[in-house]
Amino acid sequence: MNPSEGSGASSPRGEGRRGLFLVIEGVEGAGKSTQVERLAHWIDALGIEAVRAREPGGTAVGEAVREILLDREELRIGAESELFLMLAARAAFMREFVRPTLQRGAVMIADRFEFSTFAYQGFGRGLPLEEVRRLNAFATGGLRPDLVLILDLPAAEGRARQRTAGKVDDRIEASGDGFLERVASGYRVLAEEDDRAVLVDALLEPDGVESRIRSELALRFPEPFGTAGGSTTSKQPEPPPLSE
Ligand code: Z5A
Repeated sequence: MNPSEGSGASSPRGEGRRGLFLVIEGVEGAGKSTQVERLAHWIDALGIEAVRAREPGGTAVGEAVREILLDREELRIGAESELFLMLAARAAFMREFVRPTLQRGAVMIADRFEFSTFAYQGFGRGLPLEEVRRLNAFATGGLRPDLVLILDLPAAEGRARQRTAGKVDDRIEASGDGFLERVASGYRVLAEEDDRAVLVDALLEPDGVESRIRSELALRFPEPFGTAGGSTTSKQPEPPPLSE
């Protein structure tokens, strides 16, 4: 079965969807950017177009919003404003990246998406989760990912990795350890209640995380990934096209 058929058909603004929508999530420093790059290279090597983009960002609106959200401490942005800024970026992300990519049958790989909003603005900031979901659904038109791979890592470990890499805290990262722990445990709750989400042990070495991600894709989407193998070192056979 085409993995996108079910979710695309249920949304007026997801109609005509043929590709596959994958999201990598997790706390800061969990290894999302690392795995997005690896996954995109693997899928490219299989002869399938893979488009990658980060959230917030990717689009001109998204990058402008990102600068306000992460760097403009002096604006004293409240939780509700933070939510609406994230969703403004998301609406542009859907329009410019996700829908066109899925409509031409390619794979969209997002570095963060709606689970970040549920985890950070819902669990982290304490905004009512149902309201956050409702507003998010307006921004996305109800179009949901086919699979959310949550890189599961204690918040403190992610921060330690970032410090080792020399990264300075942005406005959201500076919200305190309690906030970041609520985000990390929020991701686990979200994974439990959504069968499109899976936790991946991010304490593994990057190769181990990558293998786990490939195995999950092979299991969930035998076409085109089932024949491609889960190892990060084996030579991959050519897969069939994603969809017609
Ligand atoms: N945010 C929000 O609040 N609401 C929303 O709806 C959305 C976002 C969409 C975006 O920041 C901020 O916006 C984020 C959430 C909020 N704020 N916080 N926190 P971002 O895009 O810059 O996100 P980030 O999480 O801070 O990204 P990052 O710092 O680039 O981390 P990462 O992509 O997960 O990790 P990485 O860059 O791949 O790796 C980090 C380091 O660890 C690096 O040195 C790697 O070499 C190393 N690494 C990677 N994998 C491993 C493994 N497996 N073992 C050991 N070391 C590793």
